[in-house]
Formats: sequence, structure tokens, C-alpha cells
Amino acid sequence: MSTLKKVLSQKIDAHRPRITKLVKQCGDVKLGDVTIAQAIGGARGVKCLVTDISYLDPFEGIRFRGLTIPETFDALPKVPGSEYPYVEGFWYMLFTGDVPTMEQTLEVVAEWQKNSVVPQYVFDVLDALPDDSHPMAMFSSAVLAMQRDSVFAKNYRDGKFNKMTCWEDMYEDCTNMMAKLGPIGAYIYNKKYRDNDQIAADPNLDMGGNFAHMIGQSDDYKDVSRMYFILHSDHESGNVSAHTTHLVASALSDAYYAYSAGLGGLAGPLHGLANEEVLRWTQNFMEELGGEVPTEEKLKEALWATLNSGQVIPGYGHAVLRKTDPRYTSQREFCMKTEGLKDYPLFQLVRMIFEVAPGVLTEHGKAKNPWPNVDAQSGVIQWYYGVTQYEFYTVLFGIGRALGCLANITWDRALGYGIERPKSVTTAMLEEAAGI
Ligand code: CMX
Repeated sequence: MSTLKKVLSQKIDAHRPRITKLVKQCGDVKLGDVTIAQAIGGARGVKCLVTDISYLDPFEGIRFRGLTIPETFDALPKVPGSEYPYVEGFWYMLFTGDVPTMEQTLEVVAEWQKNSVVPQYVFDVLDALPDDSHPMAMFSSAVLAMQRDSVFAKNYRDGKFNKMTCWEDMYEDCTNMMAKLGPIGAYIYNKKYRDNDQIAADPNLDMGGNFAHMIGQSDDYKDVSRMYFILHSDHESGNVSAHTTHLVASALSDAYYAYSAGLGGLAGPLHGLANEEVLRWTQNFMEELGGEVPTEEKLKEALWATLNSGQVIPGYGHAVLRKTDPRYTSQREFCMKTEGLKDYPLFQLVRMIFEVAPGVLTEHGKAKNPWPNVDAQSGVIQWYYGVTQYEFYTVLFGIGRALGCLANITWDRALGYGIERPKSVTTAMLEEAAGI
């Protein structure tokens, strides 16, 4: 058994009595009340999910297993010659809550490498899709196709389901899937944008480095992948992709069914697709100006024109955050310290939007949070390195988001969280409750 699985098993055994005690002895304790606005408005802020993988404070931003983003980058073992950590070490930390040693990290690197070979039938499925399919539809189809290899589904079918040990099958499925997501993403990228020029994995590289290698990128991009996957991994469990994955898995569906559904949510313009929208909006705007960085006045006009046409300003606002997203800040810092990127016109425009958009949104008066989120910045970095096909950006998000979603559903199963089934009411019931 791998060290990660052994440690995870011990943590699960230690955690289970806490959940049992809470449910048995304190199950009636209230966490809050649900208002009519929350029932109609997407359950915003309703406290009815539990996760220990990450926590999102509205003003501080995300903490992964208790660590802020800078603390996370600082604590984890780094890839030799790189300022950024192994994605594999981060995976260890999300599952166990412990910062792994280099040895423990390299064990995960080896495990992922062993599992990274994508079955040919997955490529056949991708090849059968029309060329103009959205990369997210392709990515989700590939994940769903792999369901036939689910260890959990097979053992369930064979009558081997055991409530106490079934998390192990989930863990196997999640590990198998995670190891293949980078290569699948690279296959889609090469098929769509590099004349199907596929590049074999380099067995000497970590997951992030290999992804860069497999899409034909320079060495500099390896750190972009590592940073990008970690930053996009998890944002508590209430966001659409994580919640959908959790919801589907709560029916004892396996990890493949669950995460392919989660990817469908990530593909929405109000969620992961916003990174594509940001780039489209910004590029169109710059094109209109003949490639020039605009004046503040022109930028304000364009932002107002977007709002007045009933569209949202992509990359701004958040359902929980009430300040600049630290994932935005982290990517901004990457741009500031990277020679060439710092003075890149598109980055200058993104910086200017950061200075102007919050004021415009505040004056507009609708968005509860006028500050940028993760998506406001990520596309610029990709564009700079030549990943200019912005419809692909959500796939990058999806590779990273799997880290958190899969850690969550493994723990969900280990702790026996119930099948999700919130209660609906009718409009007439709401009116009656409100005394209308
Ligand atoms: N531009 C214009 N209007 C905005 C806005 C923005 N960036 N953000 C919020 N609003 C509007 C909402 O559309 C809503 O209007 P209505 O009352 O007419 O419906 C109003 O402000 C209140 O919304 P809110 O409570 O502040 O935000 P929500 O929790 O409803 O929605 C989010 C959050 C992210 C969907 C929203 O801010 C948005 O659409 N932003 C742009 C898209 C985006 O960047 N999404 C990426 C999110 C990051 C992620 O996926 O992790």
C-alpha cells in the first residue's frame, strides 16, 4: 500500500468518530435559517455542506488544508530547478492534511506515472467526436468513457460493497483518473490545435512538467502548469463543479460519472468558462482599438457598454469572496516577476481593468463583490506562452479542479455522507410563509 493511502486510512479512522458523535449527539444543533431569497437564489450562503479539504473566507480567500496560497507554495516540496511545487505533493496534502516529504511526493509522482497511460478507446471516443466539438465536451466525454474501468462500479456490481472500505475503491478510481487527465487534456489540445501532432510523455517529468511537454510548450511553461493546476484545484465544496461532483457521487455513482458531471458545470460561463470569456472580451476590445492599450476613459466606456447590454463583466464578482481573489493575486505576481510578461500589452490592459472595473461595478451597484476572481488573470498568462486557443482554458481549469473534487468525494465516501436530497417547496408555500 502506498504511503499516501496508508496515511489516508489512518486519518479516516481517526476522523470517523467525530462525524458519528456530531450526528448522534448534536444532530439537532442549527447552523442557520434559510430565507426565501436563498431558496430562490441558488442557496447562496446556506450552510449545508461539509468539507475539510479547503475553506473559503470571504475576506481572506482560500485556504487549502489550513494553508493560504503563499503558505501552500512555500511549504510543499519543489520540483528541482523550479520555484513551484509538485502537483503530486499538493494532492498528498489535500488528501491527508499533511505536507508531504520529498520522498512521499515522489511516491505519488511514480504512482501517477504508472497510471498515466490512457486507454486507446478513450482516444477513439475523442476521435469520433466532430472536430468543432467544444474541448470541454471532449474532456467530459473522455472522463465519462473511462467509467467502464471503474473499480468501485465493478466491485459494487460483484456484490463487494462495504460501507467502511468502499472509499478505497473510490481512491483507486480517483488516482487512476487524475493520472490520466493531463495526457487527455494534451491529446485534445494537440488534436484540435496542433494538427494532431501528439507528443509522448517524458517519464522523467512530474505531472505539471509533462503536461507542458506534451502540448509542445517551452520549459518556462512547466511552472505555469504547476501553478495553474494548484490554484484552480479547490474552492470549498459549494461551487458548481465541486458541488455537482459531490452530488452525483452521493448517489454512490463512481468517480467517473461524478467528475464528468462536474465538468459540465465548470463549462458554464458563470463558472469556469469565464476565463475564456475574459480573454474574448479583452482581445475583442483591444482589436477594436487596433491593438493599442486603451485610455482609462475608453476602458470605462467599454465596461459600461458591456453592463448596459445586460452582460456581466467576466472575471469579476464572486458568490462568496468579498475582496480580490488571492488566486488572481498569485497569478498577477507571476506576471510581475516574469520578464516579458510584465510589460506585455495584454497584461497591461488586464492591470488597467483591475484599476477601473471595481469602480464601475460599484457605481453600477449590483455585484456584491466588484473585485476580480481567478479568471480575470489566467488567460493572459496562457496567451503570452502561445496557448492562444481560449476555448481550451476551461480544460486547464478542469484538470486542476479534479484535484479538489476527487479528494472531496473520496472523503465523502469514507465518512459515509448521505445521498443529497434537499427539500423543495412550491411558490404558493413561499407566499404563505411570507404572509402574502
Ligand atoms: N458583472 C456584472 N454584473 C454582475 C457581476 C459582474 N461581474 N457580478 C455580479 N453581477 C450581478 C449579478 O448578475 C446579479 O445581477 P441580478 O441581480 O440582475 O441577477 C447581481 O450582480 C448580484 O450578484 P452577486 O450576488 O454579486 O453574485 P452571484 O453570487 O449571483 O454570482 C458570479 C457570482 C461569479 C456568477 C457573478 O459575479 C458573475 O457572473 N461574474 C462574472 C462571471 C465570472 O467571472 N465567473 C467566474 C467565477 C469564478 C469561478 O468560477 O470560480
